[in-house]
Amino acid sequence: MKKFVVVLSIILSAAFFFQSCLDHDFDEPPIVVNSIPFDANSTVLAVKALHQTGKFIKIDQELNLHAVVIADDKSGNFYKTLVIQDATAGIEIKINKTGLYTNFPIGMKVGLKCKGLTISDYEGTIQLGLGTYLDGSNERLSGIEDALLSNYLFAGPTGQAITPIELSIGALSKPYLSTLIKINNIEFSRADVGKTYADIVGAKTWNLNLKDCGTQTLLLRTSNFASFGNVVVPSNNGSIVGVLSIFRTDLQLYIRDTSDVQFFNTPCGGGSGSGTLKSIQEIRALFTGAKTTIAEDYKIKAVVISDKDNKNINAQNMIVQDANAGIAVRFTAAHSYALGDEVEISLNGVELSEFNGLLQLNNVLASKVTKSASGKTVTAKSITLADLNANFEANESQLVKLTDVAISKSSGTTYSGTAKVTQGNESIDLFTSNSATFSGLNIPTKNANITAIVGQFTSKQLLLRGEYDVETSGGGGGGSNPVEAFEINFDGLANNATIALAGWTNQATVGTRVWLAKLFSGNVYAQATAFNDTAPEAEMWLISPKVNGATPKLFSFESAKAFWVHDGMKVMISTNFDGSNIKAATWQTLPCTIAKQSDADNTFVPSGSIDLSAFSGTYHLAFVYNGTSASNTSTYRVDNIVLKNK
Ligand SMILES: [Ca+2]
Ligand SMILES: [Ca+2]
Repeated sequence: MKKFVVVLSIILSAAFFFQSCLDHDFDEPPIVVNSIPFDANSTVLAVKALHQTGKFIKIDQELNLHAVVIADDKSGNFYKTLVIQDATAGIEIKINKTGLYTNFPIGMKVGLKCKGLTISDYEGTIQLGLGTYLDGSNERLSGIEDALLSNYLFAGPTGQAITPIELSIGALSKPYLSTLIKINNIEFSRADVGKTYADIVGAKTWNLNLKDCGTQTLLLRTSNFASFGNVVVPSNNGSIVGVLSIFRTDLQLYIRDTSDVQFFNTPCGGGSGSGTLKSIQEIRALFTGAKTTIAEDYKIKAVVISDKDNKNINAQNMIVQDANAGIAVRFTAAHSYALGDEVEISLNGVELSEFNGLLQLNNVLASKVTKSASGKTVTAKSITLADLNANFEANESQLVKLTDVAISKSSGTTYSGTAKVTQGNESIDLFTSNSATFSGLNIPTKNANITAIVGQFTSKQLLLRGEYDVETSGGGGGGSNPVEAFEINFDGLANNATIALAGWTNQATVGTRVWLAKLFSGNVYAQATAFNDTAPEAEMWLISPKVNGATPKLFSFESAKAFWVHDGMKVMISTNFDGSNIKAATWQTLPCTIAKQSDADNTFVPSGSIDLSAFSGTYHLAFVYNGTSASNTSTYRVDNIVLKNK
């Protein structure tokens, strides 16, 4: 390694302008500026392109990089690892040496000669090392030995810090792995406030959850060897800088030290303590027909009567009700408020306007809302349809109950779309979004009692929150009727949530694992795996609602696999499943295409159109995963499940 020593002329000129610093500067040793003794002829991105998942590729081309160190081992959160980044990408370098930061600190430009190095990955994170070693029977990437390091890694000038790329959690994706990213308006999940960065007591690396003010979350992983591992995480909101990493399918952020966490602002939903409490009725009365902005420091306190989980409402909208009135709230982004949450909303600066006749608090920032309780119930007001139609505006955005109504549709038999609710001579539309979890269920064939939110989309309408809002007596209700169609894309479900769709069964028959919703690059899908399972064996079933086969059906879905070690998923059908006892039913495997070893990891493969016309009675369809924690740990994903009439 060539080095030369330069007393920077900058010091002289700086000293000229800053006399008071002069003595100090000349007391310091001369600054050592390293120069990299070769030019770059390649990029990190080009080197990463040589990687093949699970393989150990020896680089035989003369590929020379210039890149900047974005993470070193100074705080101990990175161990025997440097992460470097150039204008194209970032990559980890494994080095069998500690104290790397003394020679290759963050912000140093380094040269890397890649010829002879080995490129592989650790559970999804691409790494450079030198050769391999055996860990039991598993081949692993070796770090570059200290004695050989000077053949490959060359120190350059310091002070070359990389500006992190600013991204939202939802925008994080694989091209940003091992690069420095910055996320604004983020905080620790409220459940993690008060915890330390690492698990000092258990002496192990652990994950905390970061969240934005909407529904997006990101794991922050910290080693118990990090010098800041025992620091309690801040409760405020702000920006975080870190290196993006991945473990299998979970994106994770690693900070270099706590200066990467700048959380000094009021947390999401905080800070609405002041203001004059007003009733929703008083706020509604402020609307005089034209869009207005509330200039006063008012607030309302109300209970959420909409059910985001069943998705018969846009993810940015919620409906709240207090003692005498209700109102729609339109957020600037998807919100996290569940049915029964009690919220306080600060109204200063909030727009009050109508959207297709529906009065709403519009463009509400998440920071305007504070949750004060959960699990509150609002009793639906019993009303006749004649009274509702006659006093529609006064009842808008409230929960009402109508008894002994008929529900009918001019075409189709499921809730999806617009049905008509009739009571005597009166009628009103019943609207159900095709993304609602119950949209594929059949409307009841006999009169029902219904609870609904009074809505408006130019014309008057009612909105169900879920199938639970429809009561029929003596059978024949919406829930027990076999379905004609469904279309499930899982989008909108929270990352890592247990899949719970109306009419669907998600159950373990061996072990305890069930199908989980997983979010990656903005897409949500169902995932099953036995990897890291605490039980030795896993069998989990995701079973559709009962299907009416009288009209012949076509079935399709997409599947993907990752970390393949075994074929772990089957798609099955049963004509005698009773809705609860999986093992008592007879199941047969449906022939279809499922992601297999030769398919690319994490790439969804279409099943093909599966003709179910041979089944003319009722039946259930099931996605069945089998695995063991010791060896059969493949991960399977399912998305875009479609059942339709042939
Ligand atoms: Ca209205
Ligand atoms: Ca999806």
